Order: sequence, then structure tokens, then C-alpha cells
Amino acid sequence: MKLYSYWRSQASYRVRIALHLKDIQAEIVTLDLLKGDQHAPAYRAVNPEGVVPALILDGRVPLFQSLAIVEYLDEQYPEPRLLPADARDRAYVRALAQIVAMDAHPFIVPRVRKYLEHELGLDEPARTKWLSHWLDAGTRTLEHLLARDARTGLFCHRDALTLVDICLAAHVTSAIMLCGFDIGPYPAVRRVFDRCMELDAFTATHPLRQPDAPRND
Ligand SMILES: N[C@@H](CCC(=O)N[C@@H](CS)C(=O)NCC(=O)O)C(=O)O
Repeated sequence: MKLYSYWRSQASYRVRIALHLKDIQAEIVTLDLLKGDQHAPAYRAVNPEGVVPALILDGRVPLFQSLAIVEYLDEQYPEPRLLPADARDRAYVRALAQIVAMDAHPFIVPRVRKYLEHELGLDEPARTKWLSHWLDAGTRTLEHLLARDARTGLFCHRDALTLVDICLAAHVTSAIMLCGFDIGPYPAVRRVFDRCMELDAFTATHPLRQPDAPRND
């Protein structure tokens, strides 16, 4: 199995966490999104959208879109399960996951940041303001939902880790790395994030532990 990834990519981090939770070994192939490796014809042949992650399983058509990949892994490798057994609970977990992955994350990806800079001429402070705004919007919504729902437990949905915790942790990690985001005002989100970060699956696959992460030496 081969995972195309970029160290700081929130979507790649989601898949790395799921692979680790399910004890699946995958070769990590890194692309430099800031240099434009995602646009190289060889990678476009893997994922015509020109984004990571993409997962190659067996030489057949690759899998792409992180939530689709995580759900595929969950179906093929059921333990530990990442979606609840009850249909209504599954819908809730998917809904929270999608608030992060589909409503907040698209605003902060490199191609959008590049467009703001080169096409709209926004300077760095304005771009950081943009990032903070959308990262905050996603976090605030999650906080509201977690605070009001009786199903909130040690994790977002009761006491077992699910897809939404993966999305929450990757989102908060991006927010901290991209704009020093303070999750202090969001106690429910912070509690789940801290709990996730006690687990190997989240720390061993952390962006800063990736082979393409910047080195401090
Ligand atoms: N919804 C997609 C998002 C994929 C995506 O936008 N990935 C970013 C990195 S997190 C990327 O590769 N961006 C390349 C670019 O913006 O040029 C998923 O969840 O897989």
C-alpha cells in the first residue's frame, strides 16, 4: 500500500491516523505542495484533482478523498471501528466530520491561499486573517455541537474514538501550525483534542514527525 502525502496536509493526516489505528503499514510518498509537485503529470495520473491524499492499494485505480479513504479502510479493516453501529449515530458522526472536512478545510488549502495571494493580491496579514476566520468558524461550530449533545463523552461521540475525532484533531493541529490558533476558548474541542494527542496513532503520524517536515537542525 502506498500513501501520497504532504507533511502539513490536514487531509493526509486524517488518513495516516486511520492507517495507524488499524495497524496497516503503508509506504509514504511525499509531495511538496508548495513547490507544485501535485501538478506534475505523473501525479495527475494518480489523482487528476491534483491534491493529496491518494492511496494506492493494488495497482488498480487509486483511492482519493480522505473521508472516502478512511471509510474504505473502516469497511475493509473493521477493528477498531471508526463509525458507530447505529445509523442515526453514524449520521451524527459523519455530519460533525464533514463540518470540518467539507465546510472549514476547503478555505485553507494551498490552492486557495495561492489564489488569495496571486490573483487577489492579499498580503500575508490579510491571508492569515482569512485562515483564522475559517478555522475559527469550524471550531466554534464543533464546540457548540459538542457542548449541547448528550452523546459527547471522552471523545466526540461517547467514549470511543470515531471518524470525527480524527477530523477534529487534524483540524486543530492545522489551526495551531498555520496561525497559532488558541483553542482555549473552546473547552469541549480542547478536551477531545488533548485526549487524542495522548494516543500513539495521533502522535506517531503527526505532521512534524513526517519525513518531509522541516527539520530543526
Ligand atoms: N477534500 C479533500 C481535500 C484534499 C486537499 O485539498 N488536500 C490538500 C492538502 S490538505 C492539497 O493537496 N492541496 C493541494 C493544493 O491546494 O494545491 C480530502 O479530504 O482529501
